Amino acid sequence: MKVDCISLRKIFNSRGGETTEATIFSGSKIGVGSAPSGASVGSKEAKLINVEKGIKNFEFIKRRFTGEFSLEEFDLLLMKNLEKIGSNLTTSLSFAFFNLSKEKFLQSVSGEFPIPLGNVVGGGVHHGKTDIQEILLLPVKSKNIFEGIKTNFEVWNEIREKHKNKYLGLNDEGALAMNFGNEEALEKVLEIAKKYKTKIGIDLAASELFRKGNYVYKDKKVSKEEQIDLISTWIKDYKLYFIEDPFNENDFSGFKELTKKFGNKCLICGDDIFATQIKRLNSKIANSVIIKPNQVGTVTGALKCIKKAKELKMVPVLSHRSGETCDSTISYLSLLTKIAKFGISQIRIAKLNEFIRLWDLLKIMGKNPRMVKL
Ligand code: 2PG
Ligand code: MG
Repeated sequence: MKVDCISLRKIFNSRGGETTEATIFSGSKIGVGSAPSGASVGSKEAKLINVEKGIKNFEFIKRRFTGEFSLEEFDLLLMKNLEKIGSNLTTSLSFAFFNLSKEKFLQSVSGEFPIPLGNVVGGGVHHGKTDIQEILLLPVKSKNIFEGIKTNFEVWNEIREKHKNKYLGLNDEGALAMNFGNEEALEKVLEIAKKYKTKIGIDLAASELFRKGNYVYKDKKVSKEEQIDLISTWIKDYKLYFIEDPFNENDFSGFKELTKKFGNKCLICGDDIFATQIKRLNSKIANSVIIKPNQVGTVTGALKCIKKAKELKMVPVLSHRSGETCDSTISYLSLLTKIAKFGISQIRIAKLNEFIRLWDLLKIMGKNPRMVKL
């Protein structure tokens, strides 16, 4: 793909924070991309720098980015300049470049759609009462992507209706902030999810709870060993099928023990611990991995990580960030994964509706769209 010209600007994300958007012009084609941002950010993620500084620094090297490139070559050049321009800009530019030929990408996919992992009740650093950052829904029985998204909304609506007096508002990812403690929230979600034949899960984002060797909850402080027991109890009592970041980002042995114990029936998923870095993937630590393009800085980095995860027989989960834009590049990328974690309401709709569009498009292309079997 030939890059004729690039233009950059500052735009806003869903939290009102500033982020970057890139436009790449290639003949008559235009590719646009913008970067999301996390609240629970792992220390192993690609380097972020001040947005304005990144844009300024790019001006000096801009000329190197014109000419003929493959996506891999373009992304490699971006990563060589990561220190100067930051992962916010590398992600925006990489998304924009990918979007120049996203139709071509569609020709390469199998037509399997990932299950939409919806965030129904939230807390932690995404705001809400629970220490658990996200209580998640996995509508594994859905026959198509529309039905999957609809099921998530049905559960989300029913919880809000049934527990009106406990409803506090929507949080950063459009999940319900409810006046529930952790166990109470899990119990209420399970009760309604069962009705819709939906599996449930959590993202504990435990690095955010970790202080001086202990996990600090609103109502208790637990040691690492007690944390393993607590998560094991939650898995059994609330039939959790998906457990993301149950331990802090450096607790390899905690992850390992839990995967040994429950890996044959649940997905133990690593987010901060792997940070979408191919070198960090390890199937003994977890049997599932979160893929966030901005954690690694480029689409190529994310694609490589998905490929490696599949080789290791780990379940890849393409994920948004809690601070999002309307960019829907990850709707495309997630067609290579088994689960798509895109939140639920408000701005998240941009990516979810793109999924519905892609279902139709793939049907027209003769790809026989169908849901992944987990
Ligand atoms: C996570 C993400 C997305 P954040 O922890 O998995 O839900 O949150 O973007 O804040 O890291
Ligand atoms: Mg996470």
